[in-house]
Amino acid sequence: MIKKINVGMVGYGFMGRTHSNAFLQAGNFFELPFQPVLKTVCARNAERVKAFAANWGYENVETDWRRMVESPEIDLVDIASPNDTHLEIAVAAARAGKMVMCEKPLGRNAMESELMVAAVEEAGAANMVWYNYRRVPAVMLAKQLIDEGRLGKIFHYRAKFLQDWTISTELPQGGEGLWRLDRSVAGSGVTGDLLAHTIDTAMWLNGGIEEVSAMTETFIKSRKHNLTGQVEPVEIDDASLALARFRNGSLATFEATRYARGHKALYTLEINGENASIMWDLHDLHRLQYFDHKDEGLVRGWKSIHITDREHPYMSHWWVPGLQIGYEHTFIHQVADFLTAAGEGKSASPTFREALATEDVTDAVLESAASRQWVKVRTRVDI
Ligand code: SOE
Repeated sequence: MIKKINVGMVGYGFMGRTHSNAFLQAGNFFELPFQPVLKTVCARNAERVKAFAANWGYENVETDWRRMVESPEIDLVDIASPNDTHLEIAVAAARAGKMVMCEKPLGRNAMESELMVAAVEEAGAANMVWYNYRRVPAVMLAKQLIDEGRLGKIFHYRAKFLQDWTISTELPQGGEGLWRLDRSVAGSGVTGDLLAHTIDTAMWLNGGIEEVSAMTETFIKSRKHNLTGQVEPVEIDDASLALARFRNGSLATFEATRYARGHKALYTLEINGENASIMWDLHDLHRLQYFDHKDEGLVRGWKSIHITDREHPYMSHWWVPGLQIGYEHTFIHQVADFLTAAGEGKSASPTFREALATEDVTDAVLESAASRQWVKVRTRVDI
């Protein structure tokens, strides 16, 4: 009989929902070594956590994460709470002998992430960070095409993550739902929240980043803080733009903002190689645009590949060719890959160590923006 593993999740926001849904569905679509059981969900607000547990079918609720992490009933701790809680919970979970999954960014900065890497590695705990966009089948196909050498030498990498939800000056900062605007909780603004996604995908597809030159801006300088009721300075970056050089010589531009009116979550990437180019767009996530210069001149042009065939990554687990999948499936794939790796005693990518490499880059971006200088990225992870 398939072994059950008990999941203890901290947090019940947007990510708590995506993760819970993924744990529930993964075993129905993938053959896994473990069946995840939604054992306990933990959050500070007892009423709301009870309602969340009832909705998703968690067996127990808890308001003290330490009790949940120490419980012998829990095998896997999943951290979906605000960024300032990640370090303490992950270290405690690893020391308690649990597997650990953590929402991105891993820590509020590389210094915190380093401690988390040390904790899971010392404990030998299976670990993974939820950089979910790697597991969009079209993005996975891009990886396959690059690894097969179809693009040849890569010259350019271009990525953007655009949103518009903080433009109003009336929007407060801090507290539930708005902690992403409070630097003491989030660590940074769009650099850690959105640019980090583009960096994670970029290094996975095209290798390590050597140096960056960046600028950031805080367009709205003060906002009412939900926890104090006072108007306080805004310390996060509202927009973040970086030029970067990869170790393999290719050049990149990265942009993240919450001030791109009309864009809700437009993550796009484009890669230009010697032989071929690739474009992908989160609003059309089941398509990969592909141009191959080797095609016969008469019919050469951009192809829009509909990623629904059985031979496309992950798609043999879903419906029938022609029928597409969506955002929530990226989290289901992540659970499936994590449990498959855990079954072999391994971690799944991006591991805590790989996510630390992303934070080495986002820290360098913030440092470059502050100093107005090019900054070399610390390279302690072999990507
Ligand atoms: C922020 O609005 C956010 O929810 C990020 O925190 C997620 O990582 C991103 O995928 C969507 O936008």
